[in-house]
Amino acid sequence: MKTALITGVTGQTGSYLADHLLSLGYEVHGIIRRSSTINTPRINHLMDDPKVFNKKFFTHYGDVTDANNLNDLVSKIQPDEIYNLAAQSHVKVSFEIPCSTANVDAIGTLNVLEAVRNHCPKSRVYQASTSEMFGGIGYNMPVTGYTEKSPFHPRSPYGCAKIYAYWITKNYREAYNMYSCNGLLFNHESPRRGETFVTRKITLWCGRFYQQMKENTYYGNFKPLELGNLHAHRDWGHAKDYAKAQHLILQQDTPQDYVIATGETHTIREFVDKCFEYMDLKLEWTGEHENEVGLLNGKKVVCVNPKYYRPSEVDYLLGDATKAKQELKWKPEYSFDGLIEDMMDYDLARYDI
Ligand code: NAP
Ligand code: F7E
Repeated sequence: MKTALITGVTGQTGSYLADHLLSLGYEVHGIIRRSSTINTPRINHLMDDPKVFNKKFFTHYGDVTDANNLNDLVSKIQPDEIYNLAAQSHVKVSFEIPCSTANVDAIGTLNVLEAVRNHCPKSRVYQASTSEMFGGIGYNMPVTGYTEKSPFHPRSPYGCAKIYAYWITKNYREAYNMYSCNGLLFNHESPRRGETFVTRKITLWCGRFYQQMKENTYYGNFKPLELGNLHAHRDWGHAKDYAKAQHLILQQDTPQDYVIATGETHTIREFVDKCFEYMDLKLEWTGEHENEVGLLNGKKVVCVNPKYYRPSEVDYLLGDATKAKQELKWKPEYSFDGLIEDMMDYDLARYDI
């Protein structure tokens, strides 16, 4: 039986990864942060099940910025595999707190690698790298999408911190012969997605809106959905599929880096349209830039609020996961429509009374 340690286990993807590894028979240890409010809703189903909790799933207080804590945990647990998913992962927020983002996302990764080098150098390490490192600007964009060979041009403090983490992971592989790999994952979403990321913000709003429609309340009074840049493109997949890829990356004969993406890209506005279509509603769009609005029977239900714009934006993301498909035999189960269905079903049911 293999043992895995997950940093960021309370997050969206860490929680799916814990589910997946437990289903494969792993003993799973997760690091959770002390917090004044409960931060374990995504793993409560594992903690509440005495069978799983007692036998296979263990949580430990910790923080990736605390090197002593990591050394202590890694030396005691002696994991076969470590998945470093802990991060301040919100791109817009990284402009407000660039130093703590760098401490967690960059130095936190170094702390994980050092703990492994010191206490279990044969363990395999997965680093949660990101499409944000590519930057999505026209000049370096391959038509068929970014690959493992594409150059980086980060557009946020988050992207910059993740580039340090990417290179230090690669450097420990080259310098110390460690099995440390990067998964360069494009956006992945789910019903467990944080509520301030754009997809979840939209599906949650739709859940509340749909309830009001069903109650025949006059929806013209409903607070419109306020968004930022409606025309950015994202390559969105399902977090469940991406957690499986993270596991596969650590099962190869030689450590390597892999792009994980769907190969399809859509705008934020298309995502909104699809969610409305899921409710059997059709939006009409009018206006431009800050004045662009989505109308339903002439009433404004979606609008732009520039406060959600970023100081520098990643305009266009499209990934090419050919290497992962060929070498890992990774194949996503969810289509774009399937992802929307899963998120909408969850959030429509959430407000159903
Ligand atoms: P998420 O939902 O924001 O989860 C982040 C996790 O990191 C949470 O468990 C959080 O704990 C934990 N964390 C934050 N700071 C920490 C610290 N100092 N020490 C220990 N844990 C800390 O993010 P996600 O969507 O699951 O993404 C997982 C990883 O993949 C992140 O590294 C992210 O940057 C990266 N990534 C995500 C995507 C994507 O589209 N989702 C794409 C590429 C890469 P709390 O619950 O206590 O806040
Ligand atoms: O924004 C635009 C926004 O915050 C997506 C993280 O998991 O994926 C994620 O980063 C797009 C951007 O995700 C709103 O300007 C419009 O163009 O959902 P997001 P992200 O920035 O792509 C990458 C791969 C990661 O690694 C990150 O950890 O949507 N947008 N209106 C908006 N975004 C937000 N959040 N809120 C809006 O109202």
